[in-house]
Amino acid sequence: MESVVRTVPDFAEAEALVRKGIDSSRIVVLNGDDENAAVEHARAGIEQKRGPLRLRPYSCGKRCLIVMPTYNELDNLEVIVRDILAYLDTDVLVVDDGSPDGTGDLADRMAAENERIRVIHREGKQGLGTAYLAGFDYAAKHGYERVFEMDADFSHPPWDLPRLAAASLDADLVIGSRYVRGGSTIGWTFKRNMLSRGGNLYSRIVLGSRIRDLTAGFRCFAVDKLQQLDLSEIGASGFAFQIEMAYRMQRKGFRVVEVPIHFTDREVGVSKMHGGIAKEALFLVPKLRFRVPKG
Ligand SMILES: Nc1nc2c(ncn2[C@@H]2O[C@H](COP(=O)(O)OP(=O)(O)OP(=O)(O)O)[C@@H](O)[C@H]2O)c(=O)[nH]1
Ligand SMILES: [Mg+2]
Repeated sequence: MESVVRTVPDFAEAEALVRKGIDSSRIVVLNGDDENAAVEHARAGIEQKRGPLRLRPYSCGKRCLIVMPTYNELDNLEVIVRDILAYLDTDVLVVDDGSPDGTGDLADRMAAENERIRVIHREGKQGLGTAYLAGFDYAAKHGYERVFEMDADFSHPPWDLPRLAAASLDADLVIGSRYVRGGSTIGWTFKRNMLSRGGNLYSRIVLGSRIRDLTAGFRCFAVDKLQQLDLSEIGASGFAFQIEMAYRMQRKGFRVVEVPIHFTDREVGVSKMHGGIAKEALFLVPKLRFRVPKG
């Protein structure tokens, strides 16, 4: 396996490389660590296909919570949470909707062993949007300063979490973006690609937004800013939820930044994508344009 790595002193330099097309899974951000030890450790991580592991999790100085909605992610949950905690100094909140495969029980066992892991159980599949809202509410009530959205299926590289966290020191919403320079999607069918790109183009035009990846589900919000939105008005569940959240942040005048990521299609588990999710977005987007006030 290719394990040539580039070493940079800080996240600003890492972002410059990623924008030039260097894969973030081959960049070692020292952030004060010893170079030889950091590179050796990163290489070992790459060889295990776990990305450039850090000597210690990156701390951005803010209290962080990753909200991870799960529905039938039994084969992914343990590994993804292990990697999250290896990359970022954060807590993890699993929001499980009574997964028939027992993901919720596994989450409970993990939480019993590690105090950084928390679980919310909800009855029946209620959709991604309300799962995130439950997570945002938890973050606000428990004094977190940054709250992340992330899928459990390894589509969102855990080694990019420190990049999002670092960027969030200078932004109110950081989007892990597939559609800015240096970003991409890997493994999608032509149809899925067109649906995503088409949905984004449509939303950008209708909303007059500069954001390139409005539907991305890999994000970091500043909790104090999130609390200034009226989340009780949000009804969308699928991609439309992501579009609505990004648009509401932007309309409030908050700073939205996109950092490029490589999004990889799930390898393990079952997709929950269906046509209804796209239809929801189609009808909701024009409504948002009129419904969401500026400021
Ligand atoms: N709690 C909860 N989690 C969900 C629900 N639907 C999906 N998820 C989780 O949300 C994340 C994203 O869902 P995915 O099925 O990966 O959706 P997707 O990325 O659009 O589609 P694929 O990756 O192609 O399967 C995963 O962690 C899922 O387990 C739900 O109704 N409730
Ligand atoms: Mg997925």
